[in-house]
Amino acid sequence: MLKSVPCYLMRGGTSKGLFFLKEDLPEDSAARDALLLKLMGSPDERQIDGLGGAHPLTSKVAIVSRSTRENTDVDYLFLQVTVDKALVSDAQNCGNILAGVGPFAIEKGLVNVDPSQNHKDVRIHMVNTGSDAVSRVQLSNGKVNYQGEAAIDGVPLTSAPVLINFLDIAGSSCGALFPTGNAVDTILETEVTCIDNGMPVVLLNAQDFGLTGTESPSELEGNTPLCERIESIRLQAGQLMNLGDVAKKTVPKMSLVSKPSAGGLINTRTFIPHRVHDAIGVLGSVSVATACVLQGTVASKLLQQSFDDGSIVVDVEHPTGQFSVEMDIANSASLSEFVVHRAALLRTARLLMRGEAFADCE
Ligand code: NQM
Repeated sequence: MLKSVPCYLMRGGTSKGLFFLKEDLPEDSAARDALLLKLMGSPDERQIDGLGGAHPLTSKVAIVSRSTRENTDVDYLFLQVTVDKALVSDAQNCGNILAGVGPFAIEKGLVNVDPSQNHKDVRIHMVNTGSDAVSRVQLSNGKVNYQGEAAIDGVPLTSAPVLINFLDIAGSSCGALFPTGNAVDTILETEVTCIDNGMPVVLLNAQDFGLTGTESPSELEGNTPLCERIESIRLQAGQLMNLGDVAKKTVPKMSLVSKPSAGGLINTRTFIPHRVHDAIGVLGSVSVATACVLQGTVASKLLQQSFDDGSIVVDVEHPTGQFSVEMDIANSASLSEFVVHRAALLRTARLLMRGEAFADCE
């Protein structure tokens, strides 16, 4: 039977995915996931028979509905569709795809807008992690305005800005900002920092792997002994971070850190976890930026810099540029007292196509 589903294709930040209203997909999660695999064309490394772009960053799904909570407007469930395996996972959140959720919610009439205003703050409940974000979407005559001059590294053209504020993301997947209780742990004779400020990330010093940290994603992906060592550390880190067996999960992400070379605070190469990101994830960069601030982590040992309480901006370098994270911090000298009150960042998003997606279902 040929099934058709109303669907938007959107770029959110440096990722791209299919956006659906929850009510348009099967309620049963197994039936929903089977349908999404068909729509994306997975499992197949080219995703030739579907809408996926043959990379984890372009094989993503947002499912959006009116929020069931009082203080948020919409609920957003993120699903990662594995390119070459029949696997759909809700084990991680995605801050890049999140950038498309506000515009999609307005397009679909899930939130009301005042036509006299030039922006709308959409309050989003992120179902995967149970945390909230506020996304400021630009409007023109009561409709989403996608055009503008905001530039983000990793996307060639400019668009309207989408400003995102996160308020309560510490420990959202692992239960604590530093889930092992330490700023540094040793796994397989390698110093690591395990952190979750919105995304579980393990920070590693690139030098400990004989790397400069400026290698290209394809060079790193082609280095099989390196990939195997990083995966072995990841599997152990997953247990220590309260994530259980992560063999089939896309978290934790593994970020190799090194000294910056382009005016940022730190340089990164991030395994997500089996491909290397062309840039860095949104919440992934919030976690890395946070690790830069607390004294004693793998990142801050490299930087030798201390931070006063208040508002700071951390520029995280990545293979295609930089990612700026603004944070309100306090007590960065003490693991037990350190807090990040707020993290904010700039993304852009663009509606690429809307219509019906088709899948051959039983
Ligand atoms: O960390 C890729 C992306 C992401 C996730 C990944 C993301 C985030 O760039 O919030 O955005 O790390 O799997 O879309």
